[in-house]
Amino acid sequence: MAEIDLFADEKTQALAEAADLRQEIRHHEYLYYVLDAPEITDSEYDRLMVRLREIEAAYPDSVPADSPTQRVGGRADSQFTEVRHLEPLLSLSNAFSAEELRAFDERVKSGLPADAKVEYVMEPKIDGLACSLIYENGKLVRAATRGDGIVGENVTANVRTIRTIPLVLKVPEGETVPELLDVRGEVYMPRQAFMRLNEERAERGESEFANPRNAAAGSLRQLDPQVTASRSLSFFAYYLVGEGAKANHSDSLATLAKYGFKVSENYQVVPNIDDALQYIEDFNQKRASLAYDTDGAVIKVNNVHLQQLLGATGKDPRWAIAYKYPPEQAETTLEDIDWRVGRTGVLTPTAVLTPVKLSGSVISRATLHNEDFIKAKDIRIGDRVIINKAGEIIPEVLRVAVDKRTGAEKPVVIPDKCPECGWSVERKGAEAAIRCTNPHCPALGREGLIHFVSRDAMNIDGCGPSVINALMDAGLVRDAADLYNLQKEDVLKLDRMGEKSADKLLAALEASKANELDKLLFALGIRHVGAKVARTLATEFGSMERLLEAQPEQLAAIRDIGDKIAESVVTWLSVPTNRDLLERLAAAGLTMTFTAPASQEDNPFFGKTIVFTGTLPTLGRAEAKTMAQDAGAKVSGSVSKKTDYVVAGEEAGSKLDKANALGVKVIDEAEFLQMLKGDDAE
Ligand code: 3BA
Repeated sequence: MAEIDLFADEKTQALAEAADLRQEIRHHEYLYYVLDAPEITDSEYDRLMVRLREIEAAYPDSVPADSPTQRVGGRADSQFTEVRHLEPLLSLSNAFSAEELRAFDERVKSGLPADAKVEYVMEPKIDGLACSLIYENGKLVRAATRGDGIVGENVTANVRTIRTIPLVLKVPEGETVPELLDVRGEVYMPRQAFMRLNEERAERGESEFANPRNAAAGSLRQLDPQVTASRSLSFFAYYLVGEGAKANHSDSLATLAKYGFKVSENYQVVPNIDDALQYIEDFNQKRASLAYDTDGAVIKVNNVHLQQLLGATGKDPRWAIAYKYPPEQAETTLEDIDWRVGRTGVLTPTAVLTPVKLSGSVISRATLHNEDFIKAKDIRIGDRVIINKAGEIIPEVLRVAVDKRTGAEKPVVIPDKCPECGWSVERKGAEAAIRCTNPHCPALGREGLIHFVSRDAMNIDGCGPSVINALMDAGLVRDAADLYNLQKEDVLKLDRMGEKSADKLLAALEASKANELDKLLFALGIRHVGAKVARTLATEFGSMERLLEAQPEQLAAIRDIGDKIAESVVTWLSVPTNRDLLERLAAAGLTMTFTAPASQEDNPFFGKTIVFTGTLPTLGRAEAKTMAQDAGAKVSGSVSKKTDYVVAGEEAGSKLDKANALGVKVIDEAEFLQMLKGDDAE
C-alpha cells in the first residue's frame, strides 16, 4: 500500500511540475516571440523544454493538447476542409488619395447623428493573409483562412505552429475569458524569414516566392505542419468579434494584447481626419524600417456602437477603409555592380547606385538577383534605372530608362573569379546561379561545418549552429579538421559554455571518429553527394584510399552514380586543400574505411533489386531496407520487369499483383531472412 501511495505521489508531483513548467515556458515564449524581450537565454529555455518533455514522456497520457510541446503535431486536413465562419469576414474597400479619405470621413459623418463624436483608429495594413482564430474557454480550437469571407479553409494544425499565436490565452489572475472568442488578424512572414527561405529555395533550384505574402500563403497551405513550423510565420491580431468586443476598437486591441497576442505597436487613436492623414504620412516614413511588409494603413471608426450604426454595404463595412500607398519608384544611375558570395557559395549581384531618396530612406543599393536578370533587362553600367520598392526592404531594379542612354554605358562583366577567394566560378546547366568552385571559400565555411556536424552526417551532439558560429568567430575552428584539435580550455572560452557542455562536446567529437566512411563522405558536403550516394560510394570502394585513386569512368560505372555525381566527386577529391583536409582528418583518428557486411558478393541479394510491400511480421520497413542494402541490394519502391524480388507481408496490395503478373519472384519475410543468412544459395 505504502508503495502505491509513493508512486501516486511521485506522479502527482511530476504532473504538478509539468504544469508549472508549461506556465513558465508560455511566459517566456510570450516574452520572446510577442514582446521581443526575452528574459532568459536560449539554453535556459531549452532546459525547461527538455525537462517538460522528459516528464511528458514518462506520463504520455497526461499531456494536454495545448502544452508548448504540442505545437507541431497531427496532420493538416488533406483537402483543408471548408469551415463556415461564425460571422462573415468583411472585406475592406481601398482609398488611394487624401481626397478619397476625406470623402470617407464625410460619408461616416453623414451616416451618423450630428452630435456623434467620431474618433478613428489608425493601423498599419499588414501585407499577409486574414485568418480567424476560434478560442473556446481560452483554448485555440480552430483556425481558418478568410476564403470568400463566409467559408474558409481549416488550417488549424498549421496555425498552431505559429509561435505568436497563443494556444492558451493569457488571462490575468481573477479574470475570466469569454467562452467563445473569434480573433481575427493577419498571418504574415517577416522579411528576414522570407529572404532566408528564398535563398534556400534558390540553392535547391526551387522557384522563389515573389513576395512575403505569397510565401506566407504557401507556408500556411502546407500539408505537413512540420514544414509550416519551419517557416517562421507570425501573426498580428487586429479584430475581436462579437461577444469579446469592447466598446471601443482601441480597447479591443488592448484586450487582444492582454490575452497574449501580438498587436501592432504602431496603431494610434486620432480625433479627426486631418490627424488621420498626418498618421498616413508619418507611417510612410516608418514603414521601411519595420521587420515586415505593409502596403498601407487602415482607418477604422473607434466606437463599436457607431460602427454598428454605420453597418456595411455588401461586404464592405462603412466604418473602415484601407489606404494604399502608391508604389514607390525613383530614377537614379547604376554606377557599378558588386558581386558578393553568399553562405551557399552563390555569387549575387547588387547594383551600386547614386544615392536617391525613396519613401523616406536613401537608397544606394538594389538587388539584381542573378546573371539572367541582368541580361533580361539589358542592364549596363552607367544606365539610368528605375528602382522600385514594393514594400521589401531591399529595393529592386525595375527597368532601364533606355531613352536616357548616351552610348557611354558599359556592358556588365560577369565575374569569372570569386570575389571572396579568387577561385574560378562556374555556372552549370539550367541553374541561374554562379558559384565559387572553392570548397573552402571562406563564405562557405560556416554552412559546411554546420552540415558536417549534423545528425545524418557526423552526428556531433552539442555542436549546433550557434556553437559552430562561436567557434569560428573565436578563431578556434576554420574547417572540420580543426574541430578534432579542440582542447577543453579552448571550448571553455566560449560564452555560455560550462564544464559539462564542454565535456559533452569533446566526447561527442571523440565518438564521431568511429563513424564509418559513408557518414564522413556525406559530411564533407560534396555537391550531389547525399547520404545515399555516400553510402554507395563507401560500399563500392571500402576505403578513402581506394576512392582517392578512382577514375571518373570507374565512378560513373557504378549503379546510381551518374556522370554529374562522378565528376563532382572526382573534382572535389582532386582539390589540394580537400586532400589536405582528408589527411588531417585521418591524422586526427577518423575512420576512413567502410566495413561492408561480410561476404556480400556471395549473398543472393547482392546487386539485385528488391521491393518490399505490405506489413512484414517482425521487421520494420526501414530495418528491412537497411538489411537489404547491407547485403548489396537496391531497394525500390515500385515493381517493374527489373525487379528481382518482391518481399511481401500482410495486406500486400497492387505491388504483389503486379509482381505476379510480371512473373517476379515473390518471397516472404522468413525466406528473406533465411536467404540473407546464406542458407539458400540461389
Ligand atoms: N485591419 C486588415 N479587415 C483590418 C475588421 C475589418 C478589417 C481587414 C483588415 C473588416 C491588415 C479584411 C479581411 C478581414 C478580418 C475581415 C487590419 C488589416 N480590419 N489592420 C475592418 O493589417 N491587413 N481585412 N479581416 N475581418
